[in-house]
Amino acid sequence: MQEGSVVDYDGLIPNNVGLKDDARVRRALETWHPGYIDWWMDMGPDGFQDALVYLRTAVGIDPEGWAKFGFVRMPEYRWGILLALPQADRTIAFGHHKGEPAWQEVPGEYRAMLRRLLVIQGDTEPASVEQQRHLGRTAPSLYDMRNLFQVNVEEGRHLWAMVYLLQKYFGRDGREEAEALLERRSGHQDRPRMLGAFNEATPDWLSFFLFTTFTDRDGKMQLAALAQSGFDPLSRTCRFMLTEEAHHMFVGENGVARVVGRTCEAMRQAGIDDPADVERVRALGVIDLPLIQKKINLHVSLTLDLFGAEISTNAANAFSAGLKGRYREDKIDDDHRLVDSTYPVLRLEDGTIREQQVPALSALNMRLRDDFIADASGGPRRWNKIIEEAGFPFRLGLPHVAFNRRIGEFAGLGADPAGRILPDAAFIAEREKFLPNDADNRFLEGLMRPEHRPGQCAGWIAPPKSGVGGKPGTFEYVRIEG
Ligand code: BYC
Ligand code: FE
Ligand code: FE
Repeated sequence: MQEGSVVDYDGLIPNNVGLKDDARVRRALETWHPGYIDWWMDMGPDGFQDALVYLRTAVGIDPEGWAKFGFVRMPEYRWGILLALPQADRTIAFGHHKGEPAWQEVPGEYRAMLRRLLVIQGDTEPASVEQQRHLGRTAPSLYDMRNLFQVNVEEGRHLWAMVYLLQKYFGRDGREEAEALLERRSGHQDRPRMLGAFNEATPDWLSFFLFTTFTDRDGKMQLAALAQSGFDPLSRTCRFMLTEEAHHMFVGENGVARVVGRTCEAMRQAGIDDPADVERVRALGVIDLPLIQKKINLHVSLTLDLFGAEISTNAANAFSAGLKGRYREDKIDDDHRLVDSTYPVLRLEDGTIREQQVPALSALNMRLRDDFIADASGGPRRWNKIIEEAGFPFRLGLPHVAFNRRIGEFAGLGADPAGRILPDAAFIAEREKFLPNDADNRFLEGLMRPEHRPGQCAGWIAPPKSGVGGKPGTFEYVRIEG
């Protein structure tokens, strides 16, 4: 068996990076550990820290599994440092250093740029746990509660992943950044998390499912770009993180599918033909399709902001330096330097949205965003099949990239979800049709009654078709009393 393919669970910190022979980094991580646990107790799942949760723990790094399921109290979860196995003779796949051996140490000239990328990536992970910390209390089933907590502990592990890189490769300032990652708080007035979407609330379970469908998918795209990195330890870390990310997106997409399915079923039973008959649908205790669309509009637009500005010198520099590649860089057939090529970008010109060719290097955020949209459109496609089979003339879709943006080319523009630019007054008047309004949010809040009995499921969502970890959907996935 190849070295590193089995995780060492003997010490305080499970790992496959030989921590037992690396006293300096082990001490740094062990010093950081109590602060992490304090953070988890303060900001992790509220009200369920003593519950026994049926969780998956990685015991090997093989993508085929190597996972162990068992009941764990979350504060006792074994958060570990897990890197994908090295690829022999790996070379840098893009940028100025294309073809050179991948770096095993941080190149001095790129230290600051790399540290910034690690810190931004690391900051999002605990932020999402903070955003989701109240959701256990309103879980629609124990199956869903368990999935939430699984996502949460893995996001906690993703923080460990970045903290390991900071502490191993960045010395003193890495340690300081690792501390700061425990100090910022999602939505905090003075110490907010770094990126916009991670300071928004995740108030209800539809938000959770859309967040994991779309915002975790930004995680997938960014991690995929960082997995191409010429800095090999980052590449290996991200490759392992991506195997966990797939599950987060499954939880989201499947969750939304169950919501859509339940709504369609209830409408048919009640003989409602018009999905826009919102009042009658809501009276059934299910979420109307137009509201699901509004929530999609919200979560997708917040997530699009995470790709940064369409035209970005930061992105160009990170690429040329060999630190952050494109999505599936190693599968793209071009020169991987992009010095002379162009890329089409949507821009605002004289009040209209037009495509413009710009230097490809400066358009890398845009390109990753395009890849994201292609990837994310699978969600609505799948949900629409359910609606179509139920016979309703309604389709869900992703909003136009110009809608509801705060970052980049379309920031502050009054465009509707179809991408039409409206006069200010018209946009303000129509806004309630595009995004959840107060009444919508109150309705959702009222629906979010917990269903914590084993095998039961709240009325606004279909029960899961199958369970997880070899257990049926009706299994008691969380023993709340511990
Ligand atoms: N909010 O040149 P630009 C995940 C700033 S999600 C606030 O376009 P760049 C997860 C920007 O920092 C994946 N500020 O920026 C999901 C810059 O500021 P400075 C997270 C923003 O660097 C769910 C300025 O605007 N990982 O893992 O090209 C659950 C100029 O912008 C925002 C990463 O993002 C914003 N939305 O692009 C759990 C990967 N956008 O430096 C986890 C690492 C931009 O001028 N990060 N700004 O002061 C990056 O690659 C890049 O930093 C970004 C931004 C893509 C985020
Ligand atoms: Fe993550
Ligand atoms: Fe995730």
